[in-house]
Amino acid sequence: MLALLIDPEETGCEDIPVLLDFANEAGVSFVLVGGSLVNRPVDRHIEAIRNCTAARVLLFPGSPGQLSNKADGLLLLSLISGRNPEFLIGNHVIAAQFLKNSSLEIIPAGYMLIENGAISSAEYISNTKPLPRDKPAIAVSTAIAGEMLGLKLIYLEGGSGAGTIIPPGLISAVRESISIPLVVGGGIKNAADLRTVFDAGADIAVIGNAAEHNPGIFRELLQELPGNQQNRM
Ligand code: 1GP
Repeated sequence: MLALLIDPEETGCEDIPVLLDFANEAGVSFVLVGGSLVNRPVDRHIEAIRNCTAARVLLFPGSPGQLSNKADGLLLLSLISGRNPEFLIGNHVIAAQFLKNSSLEIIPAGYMLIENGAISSAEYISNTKPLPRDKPAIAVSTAIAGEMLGLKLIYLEGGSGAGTIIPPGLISAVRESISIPLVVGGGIKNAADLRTVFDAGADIAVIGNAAEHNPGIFRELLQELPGNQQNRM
């Protein structure tokens, strides 16, 4: 399945209709909304997205200030690649009562930053180290621990705008070690990247920057991957 990430700091509400037109055509299943530097509720963006798509809208919050009860659900991210307690439990406590009183579907997710050769926004803002990209065994152990803790999916994050995708060997090693869904994002720019990520075992691939800069990428992906992504839905 495909997910589109919309960062409200990067994409204005006025840009959403065109972006969603292309995403709908490609059969995008989820729209994730959030970003590292967003410090306000994202209601207006969610309303604009809802007007343009039937895809499920999930919050992907960089901080509790971004929460909105207008979405369908929320990835309750535990940054299990890091050792910063704020991103493991602190922000969750701050958000807990709002979430309990909302109608959002809460999806506990193990969020794992993978080193990509540059410092990602998520790495810098969370003040955590990413996992080494050439040591899949550490990623595997981290993902297994996340599943044992009861998390419902694992999100391998190469960093928004990463120069290269996460190594396929690391993706497949993690895929083989867990039974919960695997989400992969960061640096997917074309059909070859997408094919690599799916072939390695991702259940959901997330595209953000490439779509922001060129919404037509979804049409290109469909043309270059006939039937591929649709067959997986
Ligand atoms: C970032 O994984 C997402 O959180 C998407 O990354 O913006 O590089 O597509 P890109």
